[in-house]
Amino acid sequence: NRYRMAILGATGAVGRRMLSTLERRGVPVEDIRLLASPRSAGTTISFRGEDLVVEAVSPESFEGVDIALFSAGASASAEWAPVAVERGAVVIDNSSAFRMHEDVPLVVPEVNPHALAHHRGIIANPNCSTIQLVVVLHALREFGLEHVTISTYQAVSGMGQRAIDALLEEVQRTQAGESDVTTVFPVVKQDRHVPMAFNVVPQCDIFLDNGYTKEEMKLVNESRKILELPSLRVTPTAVRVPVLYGHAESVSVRFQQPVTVEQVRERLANAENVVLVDDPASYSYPHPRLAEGRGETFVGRIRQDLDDPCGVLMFIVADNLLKGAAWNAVQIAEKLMEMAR
Ligand code: A2P
Ligand code: 11C
Repeated sequence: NRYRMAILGATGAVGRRMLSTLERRGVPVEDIRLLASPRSAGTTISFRGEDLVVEAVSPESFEGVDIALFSAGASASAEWAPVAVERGAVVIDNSSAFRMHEDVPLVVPEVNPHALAHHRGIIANPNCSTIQLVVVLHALREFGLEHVTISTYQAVSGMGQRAIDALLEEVQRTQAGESDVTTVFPVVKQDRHVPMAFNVVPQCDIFLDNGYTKEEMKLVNESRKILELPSLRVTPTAVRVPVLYGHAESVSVRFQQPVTVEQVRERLANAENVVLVDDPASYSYPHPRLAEGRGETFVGRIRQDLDDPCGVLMFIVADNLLKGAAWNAVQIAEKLMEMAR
């Protein structure tokens, strides 16, 4: 069985990786439509050795499509997902538009593939920093997850291609001696405020009324939904760092029972699509450059809490555009194909 597919947002940082991941994983694609806004219609992108032309999205774009991967932002998803579903496509949506809807499964295939059994045409791909966190937490759930304290170190590519270009420009201008290099960080759609180059910025996405950012609340709410632990305590701080690709997370987990470092290592070493990189004596630990271009989640620096036998600390890294977005979305598509066989 071969599938007719579409990618909305095909010219973006995630959209391009959706296409290359389909190719890399050898997904049985019969044909694929590359969709974006009228701005980039006519652009060509290569797939399996062939140059495909990007089209401006229209209702007809979804005619005959079996599976559509969306990564064009929440407002484009809100507009086009119902149109695609009406025409018979299943939408795997990388935006936040539908994630918390009760009848929309929010899926990480290593964690809750069973959630795919019931959907109404839309399946949501979680936020990047949430995906890599729950992949690791899921592997440790038998110890009883009680409280997760997390600080993130997030790459600028989480904000799209424009942010990657902006950071590179800020770096160049800083090196050229300019004093005001600030572009548009840390929220691409807002006014410029602080520089990102050679800086660390404790803001990802906009602030909410409770003083947390939207990214921080996604870590809380999406983790609870995916892990099916509605009262899991999650204490988040999300930080942007001048890294291009790969989100890192310093995570402290408190379990419902005493747990040793050896037990945690053993579970993580055997967890699906998790790579344990934890030999500090030989400088072996996860970092964004190690994870770049890879689909797995990397974990290391595993330590016992100094005062709490139920507490374990760790460092988790994944490529935010791959496991955090495109790779996870393609894994969901593969699961759907598997279920249809
Ligand atoms: P375009 O190239 O035409 O602007 P990124 O996350 O890297 O910024 O990429 C966003 C992607 O979403 C791009 O492919 C962009 O297309 C696409 N996009 C953004 N807004 C819309 C829209 N309203 N309709 C269709 N595609 C959109
Ligand atoms: C970031 N996590 O790194 C964001 C990007 O909800 O899909 C992804 C936003 C989302 O800025």
